[in-house]
Amino acid sequence: ILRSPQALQLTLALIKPDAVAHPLILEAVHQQILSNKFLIIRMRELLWRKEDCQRFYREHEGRFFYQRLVEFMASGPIRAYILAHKDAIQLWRMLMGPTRVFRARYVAPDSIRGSFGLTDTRNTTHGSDSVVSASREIATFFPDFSEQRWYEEEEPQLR
Ligand code: RTP
Ligand code: MG
Repeated sequence: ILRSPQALQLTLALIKPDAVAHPLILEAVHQQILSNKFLIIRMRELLWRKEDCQRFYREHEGRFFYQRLVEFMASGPIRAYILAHKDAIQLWRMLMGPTRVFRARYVAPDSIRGSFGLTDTRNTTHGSDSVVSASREIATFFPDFSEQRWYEEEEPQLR
């Protein structure tokens, strides 16, 4: 029962270029992951091509911020994590805080975006918003990772 999607949910977390560029902010966000007792299942740093960003954010195609979002996400290295936690998707989104930075500053000043977000585009982090998008986004960044195999056999890296 311990190793099931009900007991241990997976999410994809991204640290965006604005935060990866600043070692202390990168470290602070990483520390949030650790202190909230997520299991870090996978972690990698990469530079995204613009086409990858366009595909990833295709649901926002046509919105006024789409172009600058895509360009920003390809502007420098990002860090991707597969995180596991009993309530991984909701917990990570709660730790991130609201998308809009000024809202984050006021309603959740201690959240990641409330603390480090610069603008609505340069807002430090991304987190999957549902089980379905988590699966899709995990497969995007970690094509060799099999959720099913992980639940069935892979030894979790407990800290
Ligand atoms: P995310 O997908 O990044 O976790 O954030 P979210 O669900 O809270 O926000 P969503 O509505 O899915 O938007 C995706 C990303 O688009 C950028 N954005 N910029 N007004 C703007 O300039 C604006 N609005 C949204 C943000 O970077 C957001 O993370
Ligand atoms: Mg979203």
